[in-house]
Amino acid sequence: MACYAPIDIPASGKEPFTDYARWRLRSSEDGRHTWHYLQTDEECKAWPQTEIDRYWLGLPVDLPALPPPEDALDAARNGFKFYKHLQDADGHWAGEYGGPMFLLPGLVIGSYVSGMTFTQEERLEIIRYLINLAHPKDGGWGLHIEGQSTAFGTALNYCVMRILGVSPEHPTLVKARATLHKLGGATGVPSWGKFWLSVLNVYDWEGNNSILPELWLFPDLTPFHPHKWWIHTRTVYIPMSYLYSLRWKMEENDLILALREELYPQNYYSIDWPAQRNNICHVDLYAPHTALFDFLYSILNTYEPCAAPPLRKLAMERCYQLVVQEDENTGYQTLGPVSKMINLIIRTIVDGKESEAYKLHMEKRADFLWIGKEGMRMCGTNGSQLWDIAFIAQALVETGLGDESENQESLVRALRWLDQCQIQQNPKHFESSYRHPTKGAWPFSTKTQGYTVSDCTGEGLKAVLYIQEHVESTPKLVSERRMCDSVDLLLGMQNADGGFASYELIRGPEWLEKLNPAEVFGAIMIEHSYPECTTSVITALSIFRKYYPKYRSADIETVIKRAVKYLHNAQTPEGGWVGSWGICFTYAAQFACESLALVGETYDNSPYLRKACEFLLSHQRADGGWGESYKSCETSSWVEHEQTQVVQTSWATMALIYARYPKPEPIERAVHLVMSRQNPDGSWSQEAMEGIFNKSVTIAYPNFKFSFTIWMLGRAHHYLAELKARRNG
Ligand code: LAN
Repeated sequence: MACYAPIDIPASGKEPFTDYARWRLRSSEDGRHTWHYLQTDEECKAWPQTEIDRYWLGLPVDLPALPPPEDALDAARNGFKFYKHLQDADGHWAGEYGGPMFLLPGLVIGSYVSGMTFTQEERLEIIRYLINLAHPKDGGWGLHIEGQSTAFGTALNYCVMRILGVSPEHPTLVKARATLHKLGGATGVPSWGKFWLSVLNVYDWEGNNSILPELWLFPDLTPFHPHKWWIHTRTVYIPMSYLYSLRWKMEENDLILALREELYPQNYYSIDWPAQRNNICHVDLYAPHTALFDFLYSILNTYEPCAAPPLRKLAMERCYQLVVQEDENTGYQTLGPVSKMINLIIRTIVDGKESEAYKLHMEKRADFLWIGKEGMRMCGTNGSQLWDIAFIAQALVETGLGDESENQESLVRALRWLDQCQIQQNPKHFESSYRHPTKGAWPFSTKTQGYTVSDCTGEGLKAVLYIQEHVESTPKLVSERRMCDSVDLLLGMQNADGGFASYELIRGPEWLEKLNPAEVFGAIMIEHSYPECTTSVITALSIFRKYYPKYRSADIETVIKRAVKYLHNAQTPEGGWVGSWGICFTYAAQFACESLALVGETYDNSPYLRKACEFLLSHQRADGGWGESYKSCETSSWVEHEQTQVVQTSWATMALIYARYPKPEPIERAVHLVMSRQNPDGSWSQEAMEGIFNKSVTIAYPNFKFSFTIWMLGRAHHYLAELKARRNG
C-alpha cells in the first residue's frame, strides 16, 4: 500500500506549496487537459508558461489595458480581446470545473486503497486546497465550496489530509476534528460517505444499508431495474454494489487505526454499526429517506446474510462486466469522477496493478485534476469543453464580432474543434451496457468521454450552424449528413411529457425517487424533463430547419410543438422556470425565452413571455443587476444572493431581449452594471458559483463570465439601437 511519510505543512495555505511558475496545462488529442509540473529550468525554458496557464493558476497575466469602451458592443469586443488569449491552439477554451467537495475523497481514498500514488507536487497542492477551502468559521468542509460544513465533507476530507501525510496536530485538522465531533462524528455521514469510509476500513460495512447487485438479474422490463435509473446514479451503484458484496476493505495499518480514533467521539470498537445505517447527521440531510425506503431496506438488510452465493456471484459477474464495458466505452475516463474511482478499485482487485486497465485508469485520472490559485482539486467531469465553446461561438456570431476580421481565425479554429468533437458512432458496448445511441451527438466535455447529452447536442449543433451558415469565410466542415444525424438523435429523445431529459429518455417510473438512497442529492433516481435541456433542443431544431427546411420537417414540427407545450406547462405561476443545472431562475429564463422567441412568441403576443419578463423585472435590483443564491435551486423559489452577479445579470437581460421586451431602461441599467464590472484589460473577475446539480451541489463554470457577458452586451447593443430606431421612426 502506498503510504505517505508524515510531512510538515504550514498552517496557512495562502502561499503556494509548489513553484507556480512550473505548472503547465497540456491540451492534447480531443481537448483533453492535464496539468504538469516541470522539475528543471531547462524543461521550463523548452516549454514556457502561457497566458492560459497563468490565468488559471491565478498568476498575473500580462495583457494590456484596453481603450475604455465607448458602448456595449465595444465592451463585448474588449471582453473577447481578453478571452481570445485563453483559447487553446486547437480551438477550444480550457477551464476549471470544481465546486463539489465530495470528489477529492473518492480520488484520494480510491487511489490509496488501489496503491496509486500522486506526485509530491499534486499531494502538496491537494493538501493546500483543503486548507484553503476549510470553512472560515468552523474549519469543516461542506458538500460543495459554498455550503456549510457537513459530516460528509468534514469526515471525508479529514481522511484525505491524513492519507496524504498531514499530522492530526496540524491546526486545520485540529479545528476540523472538533467540528466533526460537534456534528456527532463520522457515524452520521450519509451513505456515500459510509461507503468510502468502509472501503478505507474506518467504518464497519455493517453500518451500510444493503447495496444489492442482484437487481441487475431482474428482467429488463421490471419497473425498478437499475438500467432505468438516471445514468449517473446507476453508474455509481454498479461498482458500489460489487465492493459492498465483497465487503472489500483495505488492510489495517497505523493510519487506519489512528483514523478510527480521530473520526469518532466515542470508542470505535463499541459502536453499534447496524444502528448507524439510517443515522444521517441533520446538517447533511437534503433528501431524507422515505417511509417506503426504510420499509424496503429493512427487508433487504434481512435478506443480506442469506443472499444465495450462486446468485450473488452471478450478479457480481454482471456488475464487473458492466464496469469493464463502461471503462472501455469511455477510454477509461468513465461518465464521472465518482464511478471513475470505484471502477479503478475493482479493476485493481480483479485485473491487478500490472494490468492494462490499471495503467489506463491511472493515465486518465489526471484528466480530473485541476490546479487553481487555491491549490489542486478534482473536477466534476474531465472538463466542460464542448459546453463552453458552444456558447462563445454563438455569442461571436450573434453579436457580429465573428464577422470582424481580427476574430475570424479564432472562429474557424473553434469550428474545427466542434467538428472533431461530434461523436459519429454508437459506443463499442452499446445495447449490452444499456447505452443510449451516440451517433450524431455532441458530449459535454470531450469525444472520448463519449456520452450523448441532449442539450450539448443541441448547443453543439447550433454553434456549428451559426458559424457555418452566418460567417462567410468559414469552411463547411460538418456535412449536412452529420447534422441530420444529430437531428435524428434529438428527435428520438423527447419524453412522453414533451420535454427533454439530460442523457437519455426517462426510463423509470417517478415513484423510484422515493427510493433515493443518497440523502444529500435530490431527484437523482431517474431522468426528468428539464426546461433547459428542452429549450436547447427546441432552439437547435428551429435553427436547423431554417437552413434545411426539407429534412424531416413534419417530425421537427411535431416535436417542437410538444416541447413548447411542455415549456408552457413548466412555467411557475410567478412566471419563472426552475433551473436544474445553472443558478437558477435567471439561467432557465434565458433558455426558455430564447426557445419561445424562436417559435414566434414575443412580449407583445405571448402571455408566457410577458409573465416571464415581469417575473424577472420584479427581481432586478437598484444597481441594475440580478443576483440569486444557489439556495433557489434547493428550494425551487427565488432566494437573493448578497451581491448582484454579472453572469446572472447577463442571463436575465438576454431573456428580456429574446422576449423583445419593449422598454429600454431595464436593459440599459443591466448593461451599465456589467460594463461597470469589466476590468481595464477587458476581463471580468470571478464572482459566485454559476452551476448546480442534483438540487444541492454548486459547480463552477468560470468561462460563463466571458461568454454570457460578451453575448449579452453585443446583443443588447443591437437591440437597444433597434428600439431607439423604432421609437424615432
Ligand atoms: C453535469 C454537467 C453538465 C450538465 C448540463 C449539460 C449543463 C445539463 O444541461 C445536463 C446535465 C449535465 C450533463 C450534468 C449532469 C451531472 C454532472 C455530470 C454535471 C453537473 C457535472 C457533474 C455532475 C456529476 C453527477 C458529478 C458527479 C457526482 C455524482 C453525484 C455522481
